[in-house]
Amino acid sequence: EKVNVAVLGATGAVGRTMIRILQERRFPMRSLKLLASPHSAGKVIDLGAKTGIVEEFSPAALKDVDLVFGAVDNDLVEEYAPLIQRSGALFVDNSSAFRLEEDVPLVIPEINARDIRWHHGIVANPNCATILAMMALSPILKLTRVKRMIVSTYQAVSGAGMKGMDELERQIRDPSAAPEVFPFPIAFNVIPQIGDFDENGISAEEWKMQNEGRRILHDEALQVSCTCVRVPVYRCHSESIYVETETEVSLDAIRQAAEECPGLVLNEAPYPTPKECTDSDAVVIGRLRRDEACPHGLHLWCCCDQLRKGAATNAVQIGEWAWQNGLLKKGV
Ligand code: 11C
Repeated sequence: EKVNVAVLGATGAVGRTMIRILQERRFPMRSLKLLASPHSAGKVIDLGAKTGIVEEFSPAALKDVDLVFGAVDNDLVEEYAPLIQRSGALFVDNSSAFRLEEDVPLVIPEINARDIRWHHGIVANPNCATILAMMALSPILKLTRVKRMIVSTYQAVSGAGMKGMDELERQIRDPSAAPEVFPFPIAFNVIPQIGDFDENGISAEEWKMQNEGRRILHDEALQVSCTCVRVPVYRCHSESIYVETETEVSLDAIRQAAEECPGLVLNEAPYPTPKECTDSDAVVIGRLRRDEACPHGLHLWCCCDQLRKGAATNAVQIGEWAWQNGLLKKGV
């Protein structure tokens, strides 16, 4: 049976990408509603063959909707989520509002799709930098446990939405243009801060990376340290990842395991860059190498279009899995 779908936050960078991916993957939609806050209601969205008008979110707008993809900020999500749950539709939410709630599965379908089975109306989509790291480690995780990971991220401006891309473009044209979205000028620069710092100097994005990986892997003992950095790239996050594994694994075993990991591509000729990974769903890894100082230490580099697999594609895959397994319309 086909599904009545709504995209909440249809005018933003992730919302627009969700619409595109629903169409590209031929999601079995009976209808598609475009929802947003009152601020964006009435806007016209290009749907390819036709256009759609954005409606203001309301309980009435959810009538008959089976599945809501959310791409709005936490403050709106906290207001709207109870209403979505009451409607009985499954809410696949890309915000960070529920990612650490015990009764909300946090899912990357290639890794822990089965967690979708115990949802209570909400399934959380992980942070884009977390999705990239977990996908990149998936061949290693097939072979052994990862005890520790140390990550440095190189995150595209579209992680901050359309306004992030606009700010980079504005500052490339006029390097003296004042920053509004990022704490410092981003054009021709690199900023080692994503989100606010806590009293110990750890940023909000760095906390997401630490907390979310443990939940996805169901491994409370996983040690995660990271430095999250914004770079002047429009789309596609990259990460340098160092892992310490529980047992020694060979690079060849990892290369072989990578072939069996859906959604993952190994590129050692010579390595992936964010530019070539833009507008693709693949998470691409490369520069796989041993840590010469530690037999259980491995380094790798990875890239992925974080608007696609890091956000919209992952959410649509969750919706597909829920639909295929009869898990829509559970409600609270
Ligand atoms: C960024 N990773 O690049 C952030 C955007 O919790 O989903 C996504 C924030 C989130 O700025």
